[in-house]
Amino acid sequence: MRSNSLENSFPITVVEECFAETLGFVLETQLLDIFYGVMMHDKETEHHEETLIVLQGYHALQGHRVAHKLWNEGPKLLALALQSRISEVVLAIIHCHFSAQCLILLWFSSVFGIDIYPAARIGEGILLDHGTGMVIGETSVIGNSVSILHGVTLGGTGNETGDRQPKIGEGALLGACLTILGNISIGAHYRTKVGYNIQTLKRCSRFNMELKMEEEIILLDYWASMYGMRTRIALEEKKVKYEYREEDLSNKSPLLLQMNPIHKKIPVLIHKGKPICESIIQVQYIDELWPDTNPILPSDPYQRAQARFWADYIDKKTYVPCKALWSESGEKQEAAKIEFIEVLKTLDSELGDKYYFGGNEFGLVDIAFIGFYSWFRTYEEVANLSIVPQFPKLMAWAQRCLKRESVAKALPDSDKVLKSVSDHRKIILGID
Ligand SMILES: N[C@@H](CCC(=O)N[C@@H](CS)C(=O)NCC(=O)O)C(=O)O
Repeated sequence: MRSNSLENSFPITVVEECFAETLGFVLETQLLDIFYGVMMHDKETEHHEETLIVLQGYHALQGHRVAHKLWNEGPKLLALALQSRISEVVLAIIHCHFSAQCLILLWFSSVFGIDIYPAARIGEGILLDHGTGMVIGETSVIGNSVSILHGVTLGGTGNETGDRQPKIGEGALLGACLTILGNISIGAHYRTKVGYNIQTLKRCSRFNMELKMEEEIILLDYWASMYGMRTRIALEEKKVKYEYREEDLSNKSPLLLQMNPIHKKIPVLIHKGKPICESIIQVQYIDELWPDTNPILPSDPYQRAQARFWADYIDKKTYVPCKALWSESGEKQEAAKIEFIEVLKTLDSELGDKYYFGGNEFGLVDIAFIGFYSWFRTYEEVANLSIVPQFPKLMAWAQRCLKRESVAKALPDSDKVLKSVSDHRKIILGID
């Protein structure tokens, strides 16, 4: 501990010997980042080597790194056991190397409650300041460089299943005793030092999150429209109440024709009597009106431009082949199959191993494309096109999206789409 360099002051090789591969990996890949995070965030810590010994939040985080790796690659039961006694495990690690005085300090740290579920995904450079009384639930995601004070809870409302817990954007500061419940995102660099509750059920007006009945929002839509689904998802993400009006596309309402005289298409979002046309523009408009709840566009300008690029790609490349897949037959349908598979290949490669298209956060590109998933079964049946086995990553992504309440509510049943399209082909288009 008297060494001038951090690397030399931490006996990494001895610890590796003691705790074999898992711990060795975690220490090598994460420890310096975490330590850097503590130094950068916690300006009051003058002697940084003390951080290693006395900050219980730091200890708990290290324990979580090990538990998370075990959860993903090793025995899950051991990961859960580590979760329950996280401080004592770190105590054991440090026990091998430090003096009796340090051990006493660590013993005290072991009595504070920090419950981080091993599956929770936590970025680098995190500070759990005064780490005590924290709960971080299973599906929580915490971006890089986040600071969390004592008493913070990231949990579920109890009414949702699957992906049900908060997502914290990069660089955010979560104040003491803050409770965030439900699958809602806190924007990057959001800062508050005051504790309050953010819930998906009871919303806090200071966050501009209360249900917005007074906003007079009407959505002209058609249930099977993948474009309408985008706007429905965005409104649901923001927890905005609106009036849904189903359109008969073979007999469009005067309101639709008046509100979208250029394209005469759904969806049309009507806000305080004024129309917003084109689904991707609607999604961005909704995000701008309620930026604090589940941000849809990234805060970084470059990332935002990228998201817009891919949403635009989806719009430009899918419309023609997707329509031809269900409304044509013969050569035109065959050409559409080739074109659409190329689009899927491109999107599959852009998604890669990311959780969502934009990384950890659900965003514009996910919203732009997920509605098409409810039509895959129709494309497969009607156009004899094989999609599901060819694109396992896209399928896994779709399942992740469907765990979100907003997506699950907006997407119709695939069989219902197939039945409706098959009937339309027979009755209206005269194709068997
Ligand atoms: N680019 C538009 C596409 C909207 C669109 O194609 N809507 C279709 C329903 S899925 C429609 O209204 N069709 C009626 C028509 O073409 O007459 C958007 O993203 O909003």
